[in-house]
Amino acid sequence: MCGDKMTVSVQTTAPFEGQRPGTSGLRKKVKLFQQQHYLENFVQSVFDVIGDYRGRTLVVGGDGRYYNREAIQIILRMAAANGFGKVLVGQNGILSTPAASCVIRKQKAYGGLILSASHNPAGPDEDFGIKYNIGNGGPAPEMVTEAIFARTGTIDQYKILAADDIELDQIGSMQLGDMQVEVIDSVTDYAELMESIFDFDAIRKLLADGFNMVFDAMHAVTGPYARVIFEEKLGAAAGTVMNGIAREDFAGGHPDPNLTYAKALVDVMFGDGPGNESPPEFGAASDGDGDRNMILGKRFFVTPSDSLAILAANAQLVPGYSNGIAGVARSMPTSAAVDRVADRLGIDCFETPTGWKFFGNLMDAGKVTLCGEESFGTGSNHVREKDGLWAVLFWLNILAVRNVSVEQVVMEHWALYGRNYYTRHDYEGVDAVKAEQMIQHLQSRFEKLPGNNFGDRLVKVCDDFSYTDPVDQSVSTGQGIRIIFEDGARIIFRLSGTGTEGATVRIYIESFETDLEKQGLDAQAALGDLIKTAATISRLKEFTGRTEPTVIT
Ligand code: VG1
Ligand code: CO
Repeated sequence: MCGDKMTVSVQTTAPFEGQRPGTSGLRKKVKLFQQQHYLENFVQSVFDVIGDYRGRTLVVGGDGRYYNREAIQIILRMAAANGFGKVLVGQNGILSTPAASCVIRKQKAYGGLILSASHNPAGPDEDFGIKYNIGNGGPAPEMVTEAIFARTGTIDQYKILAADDIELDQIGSMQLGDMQVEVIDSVTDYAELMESIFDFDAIRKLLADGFNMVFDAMHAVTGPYARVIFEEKLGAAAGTVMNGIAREDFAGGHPDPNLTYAKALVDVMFGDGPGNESPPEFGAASDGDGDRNMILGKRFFVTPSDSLAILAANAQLVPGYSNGIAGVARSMPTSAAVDRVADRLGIDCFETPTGWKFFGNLMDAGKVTLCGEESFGTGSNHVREKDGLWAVLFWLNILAVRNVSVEQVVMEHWALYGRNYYTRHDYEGVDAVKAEQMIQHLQSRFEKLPGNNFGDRLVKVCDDFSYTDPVDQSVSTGQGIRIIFEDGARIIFRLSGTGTEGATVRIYIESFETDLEKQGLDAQAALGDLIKTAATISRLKEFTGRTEPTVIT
């Protein structure tokens, strides 16, 4: 068909179901995306509402999961038919989520389409996903995602160029209709940005002096990035990156960097593997699309909420933040550990709903430098996505300067600021109707709970979290049920917006303690009473039939 390129307007016979994109765009089963017109309808709906991009650049790339290549070919032909001037696409279709954000910003693109279902399993029977990021490099704000959603309900045709597939394996430039396609190295721009922020010399020296680390790419997108950054640029030993080849099906795994799913790494770091009596000093993992991180020391787990607080408290040790940070932000369910750091530093701390899109406005307005979520996401204004490898490099930079262990860094932090004991319990695959009923039951108790005691704790506030964006005054309601106790302890209930099967109930539990001896080290034990209270107040067992969570973090 080459040489005979024409734009075709396709009538979409199968009406799109008008799927509302969740916290991270549209995530569905691959089989659904493969249905005729499904992906096309979503992409056209995006193009129809994002404004005047004619002649401008679009960035396209994904985490390399099953259907990535096919989806990119469709997007390229549609972008050409819809009048984009140029598309920048990662080699082999690969761009981690933070790398895509980096490229959008660096190349001043109009926006980007990122193909990923993050940590959700991949393969023909698993998940695929797509989201639109705006010119600042961040996920589209709710105003835009709502417009996309509305458009998907009315769309009846899309434009696509009749053309052959584009070669994505070789770096270089080619024409597709009137549009230019440039295949770029997936790692270069991102690696350069990391070198401009962190003290690579100090980290190189740390590693050369025998500091042992291991990074688990979980067979997903960070493999190629981590090999270049840790092994080539920083001189870490070959093999430092484990599971470093990105596979279409993530080798059948679930690339979610937490204590349950990153078991291979946890075994190495807790010395449980055979012949591994002396674990490395430092271990880390990232998720399917490279935006999450888990940080481990020798036989030691750092909660993401503590990690955010510690990065903020130590930011001045990193060249990129040596002039100080403007402010911090955390999602509502994230522990208040970072609030205490902000207090001491005399900077603002913002509390936003779950999902990275809420941080973008704050960063664009210069109000916030670092931000994070309890769900293993931390980041800064260097891009507009959370960034797994960035967090790992931040920790390495701190360790290189302070020359102490991960555990010592955390212990010293708690000694100075007190400790926010924290855990999240996930109940996956719950009946969606039952989960919704449980939330309604909780809502019916908003008036009744305050003033009541549970154990020796008095309920102060019980409500649904709503957020008014301090920059554009937009309001987001229904962002999670909060039970706040007089002593600062909290229980939060939320339904996940990223799952693709049934409902996932998330219960977040937190208490604050300055006397570290009193509660001991183990968070589950320290939070035992609150965990029971959460089950009682929500009538968890009655609604979900569950007594034990699927995942504890
Ligand atoms: C989850 C996390 C949330 C995160 C989102 C996207 O959402 O809780 O903090 O922003 O995933 O992360 P939910 O609605 O399932 O709780 V990623 O790494 O999947 O882009
Ligand atoms: Co992710």
